[in-house]
Amino acid sequence: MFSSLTSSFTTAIKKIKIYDDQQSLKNALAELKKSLLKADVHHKVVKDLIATIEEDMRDEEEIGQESFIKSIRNNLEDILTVEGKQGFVFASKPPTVILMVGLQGSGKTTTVGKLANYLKLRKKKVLVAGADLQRMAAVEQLRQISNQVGIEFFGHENYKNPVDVVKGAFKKAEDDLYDVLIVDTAGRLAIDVDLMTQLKNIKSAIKVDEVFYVADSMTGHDTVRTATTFKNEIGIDGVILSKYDGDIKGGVAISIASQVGVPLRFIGTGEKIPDLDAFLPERIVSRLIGEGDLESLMEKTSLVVDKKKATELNRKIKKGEFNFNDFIEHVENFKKLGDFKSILGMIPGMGKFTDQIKDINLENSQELKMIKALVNSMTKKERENPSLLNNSRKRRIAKGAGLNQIQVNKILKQFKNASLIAKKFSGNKNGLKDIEKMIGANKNAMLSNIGKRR
Ligand SMILES: Nc1nc2c(ncn2[C@@H]2O[C@H](COP(=O)(O)OP(=O)(O)OP(=O)(O)O)[C@@H](O)[C@H]2O)c(=O)[nH]1
Ligand SMILES: [Mg+2]
Repeated sequence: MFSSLTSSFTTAIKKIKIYDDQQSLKNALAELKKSLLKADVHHKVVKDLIATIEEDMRDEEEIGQESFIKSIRNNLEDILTVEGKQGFVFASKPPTVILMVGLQGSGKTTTVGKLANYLKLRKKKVLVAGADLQRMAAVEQLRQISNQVGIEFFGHENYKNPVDVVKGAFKKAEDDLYDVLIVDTAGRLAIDVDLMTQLKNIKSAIKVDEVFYVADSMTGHDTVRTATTFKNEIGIDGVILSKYDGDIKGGVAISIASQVGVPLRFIGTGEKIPDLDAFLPERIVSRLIGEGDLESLMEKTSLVVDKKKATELNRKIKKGEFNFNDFIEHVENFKKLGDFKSILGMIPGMGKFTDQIKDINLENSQELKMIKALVNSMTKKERENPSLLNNSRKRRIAKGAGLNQIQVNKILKQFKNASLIAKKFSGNKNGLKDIEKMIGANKNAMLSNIGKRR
């Protein structure tokens, strides 16, 4: 995710203290250059970025962290803000039609589902069309994804020509007043004439508002080349970077923005449907320089958490009354928010911890299953007030949940820690610093613990 880039910037920033001199600036820039190259940012982009920061700093009377951060922020924002649209933009006349294109396996079909879900959460009426007639199971794959998201699907295995599919889908979208139509198309192993012709035919058959090129982050700099070819051949309006959660260095996001000349619109941050984030340069820059992105987090949360419940939860957390019932409910909501690492990266100061957490899979987490079993064996009173749990109660609960005494004690301890963290988090301004310390201290006991299990 962004963690390697974030640590590139924050490490360089740390090298500059308030009354520092030219030497520390030099060190910081050298550090930044080295780590950006290591994070796979294109060398030309690195060279330009370092040169402009250096120039900015030359004009400063006093070199300090503040001016250094300001310069990084401005220059990064400049690089990432490519002329064009940001996030999702609706056409003036509905339906807004999106064509999803890209190479084989890049993540097109999954991204159609993710984008449909993103729009559904925002109360839009969405239709998706399966115009990939190349791969045998493609139509069925999209049908299933649509069912999972709970949106309408248009398509059938009997269609012979993708142009007929999109014409039919467009008519349905117009007739039934859909807000958005998203079209899934076929991929190819490499760019070939047939594919480009097919896409051009689809594009000219209906009114297409935007062509989104889905780029696989794992393919590194090749992605930049392929995206450029698609741009020249059929025209693309945005890039969606998929699989950004993979074991990648992250620099490809910066390279795409600066080298392809088409705005990065969304990033895929996991295999599941909610794992899609809008790419808004100003907010991404905040994350990159370690300041988090609470705005996006609040937005995400407000879409899946009932406002009244959120306020009540907040009150309980502040008073330290957060109990097991709340916990289970909160975890369910948490799952809807998407990838855990991505969420953590949005909390100020937490970006650097994302590397320490391996794959957290809330859905299949062994830990979570144990907690749920434990909660199911508790009485209503015990759930509301975990401090009631003496040894004999614990023995009873362990038996009911099929756990041993050690496991029960461990979970109860972790829960206590978690609610302490939550209480701190909601408290005073120093809350975040305290959490950092607590997480630092609890790192092995808590975070890696959740991460290792599935
Ligand atoms: N980890 C991760 N996996 C992803 C992401 N997006 C897609 N995938 C996975 O990538 C694989 C390919 O995804 P598809 O959506 O089928 O790709 P496609 O471009 O439609 O493939 P074709 O139809 O064969 O051209 C699937 O296993 C997806 O689960 C992502 O953001 N993160
Ligand atoms: Mg597909």
